Amino acid sequence: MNLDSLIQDYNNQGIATHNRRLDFIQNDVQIPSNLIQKLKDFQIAIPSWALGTGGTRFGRFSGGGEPGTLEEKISDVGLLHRLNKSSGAISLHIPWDIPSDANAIKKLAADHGLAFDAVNSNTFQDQANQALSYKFGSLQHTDRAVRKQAIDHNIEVIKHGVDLGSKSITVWLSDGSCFPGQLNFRRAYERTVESLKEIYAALPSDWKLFLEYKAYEPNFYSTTVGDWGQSYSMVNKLGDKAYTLVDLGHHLPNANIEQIVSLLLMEGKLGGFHFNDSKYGDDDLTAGSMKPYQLFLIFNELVDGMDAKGMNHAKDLGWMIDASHNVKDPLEDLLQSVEAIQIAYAQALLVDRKALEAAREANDVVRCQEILQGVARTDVRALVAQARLELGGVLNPVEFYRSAEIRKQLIQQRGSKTVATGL
Ligand SMILES: [Mn+2]
Repeated sequence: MNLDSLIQDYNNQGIATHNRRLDFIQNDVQIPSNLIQKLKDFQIAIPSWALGTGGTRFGRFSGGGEPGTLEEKISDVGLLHRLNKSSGAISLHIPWDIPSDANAIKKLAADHGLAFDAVNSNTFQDQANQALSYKFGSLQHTDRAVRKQAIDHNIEVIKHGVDLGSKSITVWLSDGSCFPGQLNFRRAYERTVESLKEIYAALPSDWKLFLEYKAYEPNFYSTTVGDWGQSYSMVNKLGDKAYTLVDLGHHLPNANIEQIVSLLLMEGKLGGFHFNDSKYGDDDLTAGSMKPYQLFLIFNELVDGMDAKGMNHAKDLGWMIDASHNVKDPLEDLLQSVEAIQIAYAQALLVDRKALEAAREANDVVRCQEILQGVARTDVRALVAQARLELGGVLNPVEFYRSAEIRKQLIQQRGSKTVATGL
């Protein structure tokens, strides 16, 4: 039986239960009339490096049926999108995923209903054929020739993106230092800005540059773009097309990410998101698996801040997953991440903002908490499933993926010993 009819059968079996759950929440909660449509419009890009089992610095335990080529990676994202109808974009990492024939790749992606989201450059590793080393940094490097090589790489990544119809580049730098005294902070900062300006100058007029920050790792004493303040000050020096990108795992412990998001949005400099979750550091765990309340609070600020500026939730920021780890089937993990993001978004859309604002003005702290926690404790899964159903997706993607034994089929097609390119 083909996938479409399997999905139809599966949905038919579950529809009565689904309708009962949907009725319950619709009777129980005041739901804005456009909420389902907003959920339907909201697409989350899948990173090409998350389709294989992620490695740690201690080892990597690959699963079977991992995609061995860019074509197979696109096919995997196409499958995710077929199931949840909310993964309609792929974010490529260069040089791990250089398309040999851009037009053919573009067509393949379009056949799966996929667009290309931000392309990602890589100057945190040395490649086999590379002339100069990034051991001591790339855009910050003391040697102009190394900086030039890193700048040229970023410009090449933009060109690949243009060929694919992408509209943004994400720059994440591991540049920094491991020991006190190693680096002149001011010079490293200035060199990085100078290098970024050259990359920015190569940006097409309808493109955005996202500058991602990270507190530490692989450098353990200083990171040159280490927090949102450093990214923000740099993108301000570049121009209107440069924005800060927030990766949830790139903060020091207990950082108030929702406040960072709120202020970056207010300043018009929040460009995009990398979703993941963590307990200790940059753990790259499934979105919403550790701190679902934090994810909701972040979305609460996103919805509030975007509405304040009249922004389009679906289109005006880059929404991407950046997670990759060791023990799950990567496709199941990505389905879980997308679902968690949609749940947090749906809950944020349910917040009674007038009531919240009134409680804030009255300094009614208890009422503020009741409003937010009341929403966070509401089970909105039926609303997310309804949006998926209306788009032709699957009521419960993870359950369906298992019942249809999709991984088994991928192993039959690709073999049990496959390793996807990536971390
Ligand atoms: Mn990231």
